[in-house]
Amino acid sequence: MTKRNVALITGVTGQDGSYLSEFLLSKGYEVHGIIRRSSVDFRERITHLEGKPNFHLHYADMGDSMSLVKVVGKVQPTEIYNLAAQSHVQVSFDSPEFTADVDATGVLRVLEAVRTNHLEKTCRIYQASTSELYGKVEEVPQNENTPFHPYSPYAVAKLYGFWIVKEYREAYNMFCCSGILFNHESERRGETFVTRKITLAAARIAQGKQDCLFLGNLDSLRDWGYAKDYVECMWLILQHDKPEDFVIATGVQHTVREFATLAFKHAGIELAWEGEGVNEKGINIANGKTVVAVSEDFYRPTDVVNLWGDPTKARAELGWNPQKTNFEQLVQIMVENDMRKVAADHVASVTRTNLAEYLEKGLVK
Ligand code: NAP
Ligand code: G4F
Repeated sequence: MTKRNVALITGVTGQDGSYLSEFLLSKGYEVHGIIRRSSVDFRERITHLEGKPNFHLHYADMGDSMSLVKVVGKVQPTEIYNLAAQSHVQVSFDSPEFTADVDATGVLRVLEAVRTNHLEKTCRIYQASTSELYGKVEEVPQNENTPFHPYSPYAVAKLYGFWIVKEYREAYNMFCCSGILFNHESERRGETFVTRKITLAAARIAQGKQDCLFLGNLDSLRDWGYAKDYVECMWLILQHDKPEDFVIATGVQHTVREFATLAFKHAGIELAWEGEGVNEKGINIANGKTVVAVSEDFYRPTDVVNLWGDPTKARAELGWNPQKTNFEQLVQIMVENDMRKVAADHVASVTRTNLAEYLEKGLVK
């Protein structure tokens, strides 16, 4: 008998959920996604998948265990990818309790939904863990043995998720594992994460639709990869012969300043940097205008500043290629997409409005 491949994805409307759905559909999976009820439907990333015969959506919420138990019971998945989260680090300082409920207790609810439906032996579970666990880093680069030191309410909640997955693996012999993913970006990245904020602003400034981009810590270092490459790894982790946790990263790090310099270059603007700290500015060399400035509004109470992953284990044991899309290609993909998007004026309302005005009103972090 052929193996039945039925995947249930929480967070299907997010960046990773949309790419993972496409990936699993291409592998012949029956894909089920969980969406939460809302007065408006925001499913831009998966609209193109709706109506496909193997793609199904169900209402549930990470804060509501009964809804999760019901969906898991109905779908009878062979694999669950738990991607749903309040995923913005800055937002976790403003909404720490909500973040803990979704990102920590939510993981427990998924695990218990599997046990309640007696699927422990047949359903494998992937947990979307994060390099933010390393936080105030204790070594560079970071691998599977590096000690954790979470440094935001988001990271503390995700640390619970990591440990409860490990606990259920050992206590109940479940095939559940965490992918410790470093930052991964794409043309579908949420617009308030720093990379997408930069590529959208560079496109808008290049096309005369915005004057200046305001950023926080320009020195922060990240190991940025391409989301489309990373979802393959989530699947590989669940196909492995034993349940284990893996670091997924490119092994290369860059500063926020370097990302901005390259993004503006792809948008046709050469930047020169002047000043330091909050007085630092990115100047458009061609006309002397300040196009990037620092605003303390984007500083975090505690910031993670030195993320650099070591993907040796994923390369060796999963056969995954961490450099399929490199940093330069990633920035180019994102800028070219946003140049087209801005030209067609299909950018979401917040970015279409003057960002400085929103900043003033404290509406966007
Ligand atoms: P994302 O774009 O912010 O997507 C988050 C998803 O979670 C959305 O589909 C969202 O639904 C859903 N969600 C939030 N609260 C929910 C709730 N109460 N009930 C049900 N669904 C809820 O995040 P992403 O970048 O794709 O990341 C996917 C996962 O990987 C997250 O767990 C994130 O923390 C983790 N991660 C991401 C990165 C990265 O660099 N991208 C790195 C490491 C780990 P709505 O559309 O309704 O808001
Ligand atoms: O793009 P960011 O908001 O991503 P961050 O905080 O690294 O979190 C993302 O990656 C994690 C994996 O490490 C995920 F777990 C998490 O869900 C999320 O996807 O910020 C990156 C860096 C930070 O150091 C921040 O302080 O950029 C710095 N930064 C500087 N200016 C800014 C800004 N970040 C944002 N969002 N906006 C700014 O204006």
